[in-house]
Amino acid sequence: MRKKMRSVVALILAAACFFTACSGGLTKVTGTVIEENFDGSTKYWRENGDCKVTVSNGEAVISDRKTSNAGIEFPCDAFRGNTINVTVFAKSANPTVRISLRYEIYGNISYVTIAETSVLETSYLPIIGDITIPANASDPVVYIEATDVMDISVKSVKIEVTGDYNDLTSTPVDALQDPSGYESLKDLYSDYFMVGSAIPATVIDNPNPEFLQLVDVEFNSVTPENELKPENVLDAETTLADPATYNECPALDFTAAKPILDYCQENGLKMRGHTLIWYSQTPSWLFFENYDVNGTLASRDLMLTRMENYIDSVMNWCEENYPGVIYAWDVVNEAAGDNGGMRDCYWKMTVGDDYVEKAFEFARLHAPDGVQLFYNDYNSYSPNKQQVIIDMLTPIAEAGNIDGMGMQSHISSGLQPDSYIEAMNRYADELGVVIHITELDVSAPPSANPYYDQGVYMKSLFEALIDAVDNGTPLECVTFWGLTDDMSWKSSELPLLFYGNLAPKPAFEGVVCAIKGGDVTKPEDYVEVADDFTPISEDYEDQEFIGGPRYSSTQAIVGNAYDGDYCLENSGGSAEYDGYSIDVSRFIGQSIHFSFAVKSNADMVCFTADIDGSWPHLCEVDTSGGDWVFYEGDYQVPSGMTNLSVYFESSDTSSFYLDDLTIEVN
Ligand code: 9MR
Repeated sequence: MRKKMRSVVALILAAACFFTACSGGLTKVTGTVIEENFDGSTKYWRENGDCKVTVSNGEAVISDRKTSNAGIEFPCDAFRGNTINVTVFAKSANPTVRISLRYEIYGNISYVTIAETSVLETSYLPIIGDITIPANASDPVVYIEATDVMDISVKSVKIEVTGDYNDLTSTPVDALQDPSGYESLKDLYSDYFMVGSAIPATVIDNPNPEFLQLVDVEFNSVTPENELKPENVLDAETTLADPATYNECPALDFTAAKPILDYCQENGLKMRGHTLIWYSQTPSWLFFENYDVNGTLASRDLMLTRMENYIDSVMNWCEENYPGVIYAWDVVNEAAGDNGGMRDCYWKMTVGDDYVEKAFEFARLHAPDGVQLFYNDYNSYSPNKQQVIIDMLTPIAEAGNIDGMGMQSHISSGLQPDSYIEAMNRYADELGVVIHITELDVSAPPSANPYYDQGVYMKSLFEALIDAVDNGTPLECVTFWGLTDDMSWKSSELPLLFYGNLAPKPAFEGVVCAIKGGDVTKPEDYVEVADDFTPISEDYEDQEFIGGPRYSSTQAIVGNAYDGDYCLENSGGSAEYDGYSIDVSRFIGQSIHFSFAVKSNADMVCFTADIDGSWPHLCEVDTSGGDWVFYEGDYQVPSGMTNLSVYFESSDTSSFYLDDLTIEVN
């Protein structure tokens, strides 16, 4: 009854918000597009947070921004349950301007990034992105924010429904489910690893008890999704008001983190502290002399002092106030670059390349007894990035200053469980550390049965994790990055175990089946997908071609063929791997035979599979002679994924030519 009352209240509130939006000076949204040109003919926006907005000459200037999210927002109630495309033209001295979506769902507030761009201070650049607004969201708004507090100018904003419009303006939301009878993952996996979840602050004070009941049933480890990040812990107001006093030790404020720490302490839950030193979500004033962003960058010595004080104070404030709650800290997050080497950031600019080493040295020196120290990163299973991480962490491990590797694991079902486990073992063997999967979410595949296929993949993934632990992999915790799809930072990819109303998804069943046995239930509306092994056969004589560019290359039909009149030319790539890509999803799990003729000025042309996080060469063809080379071979296409492309790439950015391509099952 109480629940029913609440949803009625929620509906009335949502309706009231919508009415206020329409009557509070805002132009009513009709149709499927919002177009704001700041010329006075419409006003679809309102202020968001502490800032000043001045509109003139078709431009809105947002100044006096006190927080990084302060700016303008556009109510999008009419678009819930729809995918929207958002285009904003902005300029700013902030390094990055972002368009984000905020909405409330079952009492939780969600914030999701739609797109972000490195903008310019002097001329306008577009920021463009798509997002799906959950059907059960109330009061969704698109807002413009930045990574820092400098002014933002905006000219022209367009928010448009893509595809057929789904009008849910008078459809009620689905009822919340009671999770008390669900299978308990923490109990099922108690002999293997802890099972955790990242939870945002809004879950703690959610008026619906079901959310915390779900946490209680399923998890024995909790990560605050945002509340212990430097941005939320550093007290900007106090520090900036008196920079001399706080010069070596910025003031801290744990208001955001206290509710979740209280909850864990009261309920005997262990917490992963996330995160101390990070290039992102750390205000730039921290890195300047007198904390003045218009001044000079602080010296290495000063930044080392600030770093040590920050690490010491945060870890020890938590331990003193919540003894024993935090059992592991992500000391450094995401220091490895995506293209080799270390990521450029303020920490590296001020302290130097050894900032990660120093952070771990300070952390070890000040960590409360028994607290484990982790390095945490994404794509950490990808061979190139793994090498960068291992090189970076080796001296730290040798000094005894690190205990664990956090593999974030924002993955898709293309990631082969075997290569994932191999990467885990490599960290464990080469660095002598334990492993935590710290941020697991698995995007649902774009298949005919996304939820079911995701469930089948989850089962295979967790079976592989169980096998790995049985074989000695020191995997000690698996944390999911969020509770429900609707609350996920990438909600449109449906990556978690529970639907927005807490009903378990096939993904949850997959995790349960992996340890209990049994198969994921095929849904009643399962779409049968017929096996289609139609061979690929391209001689290009019809002057057409299947497939297309991988990144920035271009394909064209040209003469001087290997056979007949025409062949395909790949040119214009700015990297070797900018090649010619073909979808071969229909051959997943099959043994295939392929053949083709190839010619290039590059020394080598590779035929490569595009698997998430690994790129195995099906073959490498020596093209250094400059003439056509005919090649044929076989390949066992791995199973367990739903989409797969293969591509041709050359060993430098020279053009290459392809003819008489065939791919067929053996
Ligand atoms: O899920 C988090 C999201 O709510 C925040 O807006 C975002 C920026 O702080 O961070 C997200 O969490 C990130 C995590 O801290 C580090 N790894 C990547 C995660 C997803 O972006």
